[in-house]
Amino acid sequence: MKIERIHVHRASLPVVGEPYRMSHTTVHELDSTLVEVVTDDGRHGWGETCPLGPVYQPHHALGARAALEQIGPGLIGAEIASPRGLARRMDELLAGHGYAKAALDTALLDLLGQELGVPVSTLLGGALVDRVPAYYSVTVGSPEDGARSAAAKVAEGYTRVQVKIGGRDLARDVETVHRVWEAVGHRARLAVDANRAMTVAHAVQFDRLTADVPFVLEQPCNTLGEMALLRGRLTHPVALDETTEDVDAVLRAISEGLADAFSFKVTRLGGPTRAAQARDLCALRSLPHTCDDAWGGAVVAAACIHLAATVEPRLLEGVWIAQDYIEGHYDPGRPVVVEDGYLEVPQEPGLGAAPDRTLLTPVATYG
Ligand code: 0XW
Ligand code: MG
Repeated sequence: MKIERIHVHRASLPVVGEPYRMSHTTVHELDSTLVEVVTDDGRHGWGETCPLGPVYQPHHALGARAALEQIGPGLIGAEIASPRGLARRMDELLAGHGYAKAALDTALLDLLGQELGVPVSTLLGGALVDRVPAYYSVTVGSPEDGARSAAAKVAEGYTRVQVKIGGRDLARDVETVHRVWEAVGHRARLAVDANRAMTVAHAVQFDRLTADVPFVLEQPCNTLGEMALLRGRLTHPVALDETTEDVDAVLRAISEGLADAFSFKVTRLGGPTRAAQARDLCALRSLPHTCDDAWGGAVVAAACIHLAATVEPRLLEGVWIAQDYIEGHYDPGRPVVVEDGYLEVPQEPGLGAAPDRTLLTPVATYG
């Protein structure tokens, strides 16, 4: 089975309801890129990448499509049977840009799964469960709104809540965490995510002022060097998110003991194949992690769910999907939705997510 054509589509994803606020950026609309890989025997495989705007990380939608323009033509005629061979071919065509290659990795896994008659989770080592826990992210807001939102989601069955802080007065962050804890208590595990906004001093102060609340402190500071300065000075365990820019960064963080957990973005690591390597590194040291992505619709969500299904349940912190902030579904017949705090693992061959093309805008075709 060989690649005959690659279509690149885009989907505009306006944020439903309030804008999505984080410490350093607020997003109102996201620009998602989908790739549709067509083979010489008429199969279609889908992948997606959707940076969380141009500021969350050094990734952006135009960059993803430029990378696909650089890579796409060089993949035409390539054999699907070897994901490692295709990854190597992509690296021969373009250095880096894992967040763009991730969409192709996902589409190629979708096709290989269809060819072999197995779900993508099987290609990633095999599912251990048939549903995975979701988690909800409370965006930066008032302590009252944060507490109300967290309590409502726990009542819906979520077992983990991430509270976003940062980019404002320390006292407001401290108050928000205490109000959420009062509202939720031990009914859900808490993560508090500053999205890189804190200085080391700020993080140490914040940790002291919230020592009575159990949570994992996610990516308080910007760089791995700053995170290294925090080791041994905090009462809360620390999770790395944005600084894990690739699997090598994960390996460094683990080998230098810089993280107690991780918040992985599957496309940032280069796609499900590369993210599975990070999964295995974490398993060696019993380090919990999420299987998320920055943003995206059902195709990104399916990739995260397939990977999450292969994680040892004791190490899976949960899966975040953007569906709550997206109007409608790419595939109305097969919506990816959280039910009672969980996401079903697709069982059909491949990814189990094929968008309705009429909902997408064609951008380019290669081959
Ligand atoms: C909560 N998320 C998984 C969704 C947004 O992309 C940000 C991200 C995070 O953990 O920072
Ligand atoms: Mg995070």
